[in-house]
Amino acid sequence: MRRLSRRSRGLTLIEMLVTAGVLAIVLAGVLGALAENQRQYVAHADVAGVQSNLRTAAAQLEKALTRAGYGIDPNYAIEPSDGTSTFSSDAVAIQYRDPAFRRDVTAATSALLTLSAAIGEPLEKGQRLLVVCNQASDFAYLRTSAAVAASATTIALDGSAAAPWNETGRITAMSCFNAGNAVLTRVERRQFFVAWMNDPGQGEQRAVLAVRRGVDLDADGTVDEAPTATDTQDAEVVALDIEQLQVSYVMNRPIATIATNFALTTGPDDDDDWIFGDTGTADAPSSASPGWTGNTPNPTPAAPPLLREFGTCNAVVDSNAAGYCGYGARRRYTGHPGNIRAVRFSLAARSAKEDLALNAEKLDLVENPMENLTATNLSAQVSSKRRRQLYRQTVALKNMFQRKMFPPPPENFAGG
Ligand SMILES: [Ca+2]
Ligand SMILES: [Ca+2]
Ligand SMILES: [Ca+2]
Ligand SMILES: [Ca+2]
Repeated sequence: MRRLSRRSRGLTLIEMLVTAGVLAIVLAGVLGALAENQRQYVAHADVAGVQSNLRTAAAQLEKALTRAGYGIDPNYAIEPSDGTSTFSSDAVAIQYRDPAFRRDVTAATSALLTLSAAIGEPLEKGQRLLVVCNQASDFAYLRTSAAVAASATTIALDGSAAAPWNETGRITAMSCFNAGNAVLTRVERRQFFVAWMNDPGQGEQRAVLAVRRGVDLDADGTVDEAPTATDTQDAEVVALDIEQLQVSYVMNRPIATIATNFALTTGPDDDDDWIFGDTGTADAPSSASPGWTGNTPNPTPAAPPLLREFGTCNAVVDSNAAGYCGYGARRRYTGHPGNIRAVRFSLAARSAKEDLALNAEKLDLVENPMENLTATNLSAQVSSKRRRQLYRQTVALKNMFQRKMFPPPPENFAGG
């Protein structure tokens, strides 16, 4: 009788257990590698999303800042607003003339502009306008009092708009607006800010960079409504998952001799570096800081003469006097928004979803401070484990050097 060979008897229990154990170890290794792969994929996708949102937000801010003040009085180019609490973002409103919009005005009263043809594109209620007449010998800042259809040939004006957009009286006072050669232009406003919106798919609110154009976008009759957690109202979302915007303002700084002449040895800001909003609270642009009271210039310019310039100085020869406005005037070295020469902005973006595998990842705001924000890390604002990145950029405002109004070029203008 032949003995069964050891091999043909099958596996012993011990052998099976060892085999199963080895298999389990191999499988665990493979699954672990797969999970790590998946984690890295998610991380890369998160980072790509964060960077994409940062790029979108920064591009919109840079575009508006590059145009800031174009074709309007530099006093109205920038309206700063500093956040006040630990985590609150800043806001900045940027205004400029639309270089591509020009319509001919055939008649004008304090209540109504009449155009030579249909306007061709609709305007919302509250839209800012600028009418320039007779080679820019005069001009008036205005706002629409109602929505304007693309087919309309008239525009109703809002005589009770906040200054300076209420110059309807100027239209009847100055005959040039009715001489048949006045031109209508459109002034764009972009107020950037961070809004927190409810997101039904998530446990937390979603932070977005939003913009308000100063118009009645949702056509409910009320102009420039701020968004709520559930309704964007008159705001538009510019970029998702931007949780912080901080802005500082680089002011026109005197050279040493001018500083001595005008006794400007200290800056208009708290830490005397001529940059508003970079440190502290007293350094921030606010009504507490002279010159940062919205559109009210400091020092206040005299009433405009018949032929207006940006600032009036014709009769004043003393460069130290408040009324003088030449290039060497003392008033060009104050905290007034007309003296902003560059705007620096910082954006913080976070990944769209939580990643529970993350250790509590922090943006170290002690190492990389965001202007005068007092928070030390943004993840302390919410409990979520998200990836975060910062972006910082400085944009010089070239249009702040305009000293005179200029008419928009005629439509058949041949350049080159
Ligand atoms: Ca700030
Ligand atoms: Ca509205
Ligand atoms: Ca509304
Ligand atoms: Ca400063």
